[in-house]
Amino acid sequence: TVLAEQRDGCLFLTLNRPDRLNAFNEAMHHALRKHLTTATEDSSIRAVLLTGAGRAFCAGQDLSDRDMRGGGEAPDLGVTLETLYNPLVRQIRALRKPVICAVNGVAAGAGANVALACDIVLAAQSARFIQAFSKIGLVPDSGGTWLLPRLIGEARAKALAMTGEPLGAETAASWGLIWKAVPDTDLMTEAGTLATQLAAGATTGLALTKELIQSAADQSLDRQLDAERDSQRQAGRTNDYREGVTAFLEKRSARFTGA
Ligand code: LHQ
Repeated sequence: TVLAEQRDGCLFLTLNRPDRLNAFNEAMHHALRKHLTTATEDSSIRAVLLTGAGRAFCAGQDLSDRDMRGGGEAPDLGVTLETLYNPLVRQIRALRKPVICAVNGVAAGAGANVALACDIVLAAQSARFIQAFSKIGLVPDSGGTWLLPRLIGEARAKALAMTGEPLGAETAASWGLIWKAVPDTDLMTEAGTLATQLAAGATTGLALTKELIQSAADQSLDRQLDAERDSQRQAGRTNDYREGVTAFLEKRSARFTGA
């Protein structure tokens, strides 16, 4: 359900249920979590790139797993979130390496919000982001209600969530929902280049940067200045900092090891 390939310090992950537009079932959740755990633990992996197979990125929860037409009780969705989606979003946000998402086609429901939970999101020009939840009587999950207003403001967040209207990649980029929209044919090359470039970066510095920017969302400037001081002290003790300054002075490109 998830293809994985390690190359140039980067773990390339592809959601692979194309017949169902890569909708999430339990097996895909477990596979994705397992690969992200590998990315967390394996120091030779210094960036992750997530994309989808076929014409979609991910259509959210697989609704054929949620068929209630037999008249059975609706399963407790709180349990689904607590055991599957929430740990996934937490894992992406806590991963001390850049997670790049290449949104190759439609990203709907939890599929959209898992994409947005990644650190840098590129999307094919033809891709669409759909907060599909309202169409089936649900609320945005997988961090959507937290992330959307922070990224694009309450007005746009509410309208997207309440209407379920598709948002094109170019508009998403111009609103600041994602990093950028790129021509469909360039998406994987551009995302791959970015991922391998980040994998060759100063991994500790990047991890601290991710942490700082994420924690700023609910921190005062005063506290954040303190946090920057502490993180900079830590970054300043890495070999990569020493190498970065040395390379600058020697007018050559830096060779970072991630330590
Ligand atoms: C699908 C799906 C799908 C199964 C396309 N499931 N088969 C969390 C906790 C627990 C429960 C509930 O949910 C959540 C969070 C959520 O993610 S809620 C939101 C769930 N997702 C949706 O509501 C999106 C449903 N899909 C769509 O609206 C459309 O398929 C989109 C707009 C994504 C794409 O439209 P099209 O390009 O027109 O493709 P299609 O609709 O023809 O889909 C192609 C096939 O994929 C089709 O199967 P078929 O056998 O007819 O070829 C769809 O049934 C299947 N598929 N999404 N989520």
